[in-house]
Order: sequence, then C-alpha cells, then structure tokens
Amino acid sequence: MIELQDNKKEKVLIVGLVRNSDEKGTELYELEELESLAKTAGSIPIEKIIQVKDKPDSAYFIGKGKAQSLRSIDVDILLFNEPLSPAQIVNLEELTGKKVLDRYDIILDIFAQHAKTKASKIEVELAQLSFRLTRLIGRGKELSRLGGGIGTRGPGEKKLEVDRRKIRKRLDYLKKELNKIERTRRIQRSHRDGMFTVSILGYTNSGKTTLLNALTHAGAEVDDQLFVTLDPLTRIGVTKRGNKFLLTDTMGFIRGIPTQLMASFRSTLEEAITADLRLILVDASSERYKEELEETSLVMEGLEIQSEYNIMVYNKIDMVYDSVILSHLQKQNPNAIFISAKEKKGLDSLLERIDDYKERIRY
Ligand SMILES: Nc1nc2c(ncn2[C@@H]2O[C@H](COP(=O)(O)OP(=O)(O)OP(=O)(O)O)[C@@H](O)[C@H]2O)c(=O)[nH]1
Ligand SMILES: [Mg+2]
Repeated sequence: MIELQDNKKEKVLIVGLVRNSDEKGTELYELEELESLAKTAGSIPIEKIIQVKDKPDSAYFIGKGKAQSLRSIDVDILLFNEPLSPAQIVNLEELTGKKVLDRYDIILDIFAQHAKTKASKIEVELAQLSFRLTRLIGRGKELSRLGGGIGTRGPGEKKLEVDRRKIRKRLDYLKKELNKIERTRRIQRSHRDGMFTVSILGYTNSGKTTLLNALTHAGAEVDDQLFVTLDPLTRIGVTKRGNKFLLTDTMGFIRGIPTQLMASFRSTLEEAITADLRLILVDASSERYKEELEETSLVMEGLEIQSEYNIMVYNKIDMVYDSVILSHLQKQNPNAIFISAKEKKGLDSLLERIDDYKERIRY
C-alpha cells in the first residue's frame, strides 16, 4: 500500500472519453475496472466522469474547456482510461495543476509494487524504461514528470534524472540479466523432462492462484485485487488415476496491458506457453466474462499460443445465481469444465480431463 510522506493517500478522478453517447455503458464498465486498478495501486478514486467528443482533442484530449473545469475538483490525480500523448500529458498537467496518469501508468505502477523476485523486478524495470523511452521520443528533453505514478516508487523510479542514452544503456544491461535468468529457467525446465506440464492462464482475478492451491495445496497468496501474482509458481499435482503433473500459475491479463509489459514478461509467460496443456480460466460470475475472455484470447494470439491443447474452465460458478446463464454457457461450450476453485467443486472432472489429455499426448 502506498503512503505519501504525510501519510495521506492520493485522491483520483477517473476520466473516460467516448465518441458518442451510445458507448457510455461500456465505458462505465471500463472505468469501474480502472477504479479497482487505482485502488489496487493504493489511491482513493473519488469520482468518474465520461466526456462525449467525436474526436479526442490533440492538445487536451477531452478538450480545453472540459480540462479547465477539472482544476477546481479536489483531487491529486487525473487518471485517463486511454493512453495519452506526451504533449497531452504536459498540457493537461499545466492547465489543471494536477498529476496526469493513464491506464498504462497505473498498470505499470501495480506491477512495480507487486514485483518481488529479481526476475520480475527486472521485467518491470525493463517495461517502465522502454515505456518511458517511447514517451521521450515524442517529447525530447528532460524526464522530469515521466516517472509519475501513484506515490513514487518501483524498481525504475530512482533512474528518473538519467537521459535517454543512460536509459538505453540500462536497458541493455537489464536485457542481459534477463537472458541469464531465462537460461537458468530453461535449465530448470529441462530437468522436468518427462513430467506432464499444465499451466493456468486467464484474466486477472479469475481465480488462477485459488485453482493452483486447490489442486496442489500450494498455499500461494490469493487476494481480491488485480495482479497479485506476477512470478510463476509451479507445484506438483496428482490426478485421481495417480498421474503426476506440474501445475504452473502465472500473471493474469487485462484490457489495455502495455505492449512493453507483455514483451518484458515473455520469459515469465514462457512457462505457461510451453506447457503440454493449458487451462484457460474464465470468471463465470463476472458481468464482463465475454470481454475478459476476448482479451485473454487476444493476448494468447499475440503470444502465438495454439489452441489445440487448451481446456476452457469456467470458474466461480458458486457465484452464478442464474441457472439459465450456466446452462447457456454449457450449451455454448460443450467441452468446457465448470468449477468453483474456492469451494472445490467440479475439480474431479477437471482432473479427469487432465488425465485424458496426458494419456492422449503421451501414449
Ligand atoms: N466465489 C468464488 N470466489 C473465488 C473463486 N475462485 C477465486 N475466487 C476469489 O477471487 C479472487 C481472486 O482470486 P485469485 O486466485 O487471487 O485470482 P488470480 O487469477 O490468481 O488473480 P491475479 O493473480 O491477481 O491475476 C479472490 O478473492 C478469491 O477468493 C471461486 O470459485 N468462487
Ligand atoms: Mg494470482
């Protein structure tokens, strides 16, 4: 949790923009998600506003008049749902006198807070610096505001004053370090030769770690927050037929994840990508499960994950109170498995399916 020097959390106004008012409903969902990201980052979201504008303003994004009206609102941060250009950020900060952040900043910020191991710290710093570099290219000169986050922290934050050349040098160093870690990970994986590997992929907060714990007694951290897990965790599970398998849980996905972040977390995700079988976890109780699944599919496409060895798993069915929704989902996805990782329901069918795949792949 971030606390400023005076022990006060920063207050945030969340700002969305839609091209026409029909899109307001969808935008509101996205702003609610952004709100939970802001909370996870340790700030206090105060209010959400949606501006309707057929084309974003190139200088002030939401328009100069609207931006000016935000000056008097008692918040420290304006958090925008869409990525802003370096010029828009500078203009908005000057006009409103507040710190301006966007969805990318906040996701990077949370990752910075949650990175615990050497590997994920390097991956986050790599993402932060390459993100800053792309912003700098559009802007030149100093990095002064570009370290902005909620509070000021993260593996990359102390490098704020260095110039582009130094950033590039640091990036080279980090890439080398990451290569070393990747080599070690590859060696570790090769020692697992012969073990059947299964990974869990899905949107953040879909219950991946809860499922890992339920199937392997891993005792890993579970929380109703976004991006609790960043480092992959692998544990041994045993099916009812006595087949052993390695189960890996890893970072989740979210809409609008910065590409630099995906790129630098590739080695972390490799574990999941190269597994013999992947469980694609969906929170069936989420009102936005379709969009969350879509986003997961997009990320998987980007990572070039083949779908042949994927099993769709709908989780949190204990929270789906409308049986019509469940039977609709079942009809639409006859091969999917329905579980409650928390209440340990449906796990036997899942384990059985793992057995089937294992026997199909290996024999
Ligand atoms: N009701 C219900 N809640 C669940 C179920 N599975 C997980 N949860 C809850 O959902 C929240 C997120 O669970 P996690 O296991 O941390 O989710 P995750 O996918 O690992 O999340 P990140 O690591 O943050 O991406 C927690 O509050 C869990 O207790 C379930 O089957 N039913
Ligand atoms: Mg997790």
